[in-house]
Amino acid sequence: MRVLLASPESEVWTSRKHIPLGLGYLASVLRENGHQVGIYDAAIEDETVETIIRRGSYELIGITAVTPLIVDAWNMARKAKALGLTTVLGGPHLTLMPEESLSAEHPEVDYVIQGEAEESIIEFVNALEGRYPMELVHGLHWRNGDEITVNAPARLVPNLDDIPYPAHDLFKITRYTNLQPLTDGLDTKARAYTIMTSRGCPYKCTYCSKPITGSTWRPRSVDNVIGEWRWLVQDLKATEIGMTDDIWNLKLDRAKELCRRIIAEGLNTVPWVTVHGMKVNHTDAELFQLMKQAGCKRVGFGVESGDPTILRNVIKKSQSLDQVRNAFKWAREAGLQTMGFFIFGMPQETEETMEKTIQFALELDPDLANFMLATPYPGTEMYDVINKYGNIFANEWEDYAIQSDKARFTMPDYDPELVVKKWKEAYRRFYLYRPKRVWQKVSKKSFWTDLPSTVSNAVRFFIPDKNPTLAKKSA
Ligand code: B12
Ligand code: SF4
Repeated sequence: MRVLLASPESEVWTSRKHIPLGLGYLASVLRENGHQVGIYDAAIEDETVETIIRRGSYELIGITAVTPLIVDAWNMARKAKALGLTTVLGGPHLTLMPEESLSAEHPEVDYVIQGEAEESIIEFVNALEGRYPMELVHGLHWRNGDEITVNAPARLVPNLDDIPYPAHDLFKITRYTNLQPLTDGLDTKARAYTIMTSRGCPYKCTYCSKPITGSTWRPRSVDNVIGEWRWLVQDLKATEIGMTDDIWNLKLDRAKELCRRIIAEGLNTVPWVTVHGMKVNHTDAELFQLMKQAGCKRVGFGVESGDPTILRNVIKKSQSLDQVRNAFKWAREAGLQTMGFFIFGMPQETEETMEKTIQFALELDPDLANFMLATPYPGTEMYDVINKYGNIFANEWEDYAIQSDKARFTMPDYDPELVVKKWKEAYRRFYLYRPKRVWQKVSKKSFWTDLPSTVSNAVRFFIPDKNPTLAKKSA
């Protein structure tokens, strides 16, 4: 079958572009099973999806969607349907809310597949070709007259080494740049690939949505990861690699072993960064030294809050401020650049707790600080708490983009306008009010090459906002 796997364009935030790795995995298994596959990522294409569909004579389109992109996914399905394709949607949002996309309002969606889909996509395509019963396709939700039929769930693949490497060769890789957010991309012309060395995370941070990979941790073997790394470096000529696990360093020994193998195999010539998944309480000084020797340039840490009570009781991050301090110290001593992610406006936050977060960011002084407004994704503990005690007033899925500069909910003793004020203040105090920091930035070449996105970020954060700071209220 001729299958187009597609990712809709994010109008909410486009400052960095990553390969949609999930589609790469699905393309790989489909190809292995004899199907012809194309990948269309609207974020980097200069032709419309209709043009690509016509040129490729595709029969099926599979569209991926995270929550803020579901509306774009429906729009894309509508275009494909109008050209006669069968449409199937999958990915994080569809795993959380499969039935929404099969409601009467969405005749453009024929099928939804929930969960990890390397196995079920093959069953599904075989079923479409009449070689497998539709009722037995795992994770499938589909229309049966007015009813929605829900098949048995898909399993999480127990041994990730059994899955082939993603079809990295199908991506238009020179169009993907800027693995890290904001203005400090390592090289905007890079051939930037991502790699996932494990799936899942056993922690239970209350804001974290893990619909696909869940709470189990499934590591790939070091051999298997090194094989993919070698392919990326030697054959596909990667010039930058981003690690995107949920938590790659859960087992410290394995993380060190991975670094040692990258060094031993001479793969440390290509710089890499941890985009996600570096948890501070699973590190030590030796790990960072090994990462540096293995070619790592920059590490990102989820710091989240500078208030110990919010961190422990509200976010349930299972890490202490001292563990954060140590990780930053060890990373710096090893010669790595650092990046910190901070959240503003968790339930129970006050001016005082958010002030502590700003103070902590200033104390840690990472090379890059990324401040985000708390976002209540369905399926998270945070979402349930707010629904029970407060009110989520953002009812457009687009407002769930974490960079959206609008507060999305309220709670008793909680002031959403204050949250937005402190969040913007954090950017100003971190980036603008410190002469040393401003000089460091403007003296770097990347400041000037990244000027367009720098200016648009500056407008968002540093120029007083005349627009309302709250997401649209429910109709
Ligand atoms: C790496 C990553 C990123 C990267 C790269 C994104 C990209 N282009 O792929 C960056 C940093 C850019 C990013 C950005 C965002 N991300 Co992100 N990201 C991740 C992370 C850590 C890994 C994603 C990944 O590669 N998974 C590996 C592959 C194998 O899994 P997968 O993509 O889910 O695909 C599998 C299934 O979902 C399914 N599937 C997927 N698509 C389809 C399509 C069809 C047709 C079918 C049948 C099946 C199917 O099959 C695949 C194979 O098993 C996840 C956490 C996680 N573990 O899921 C968060 C995660 C997906 N991101 C999330 C969010 C919210 C975002 C943003 C919206 C944040 C924002 N800006 O507001 C943006 C959206 C950008 C975009 N266009 O997608 C949330 C989604 C929550 C939700 N409810 O939707 C997650 C779950 C993080 C979290 N814990 O909260 N992200
Ligand atoms: S440690 Fe990271 S991936 Fe794990 S639950 Fe917390 S935020 Fe999610």
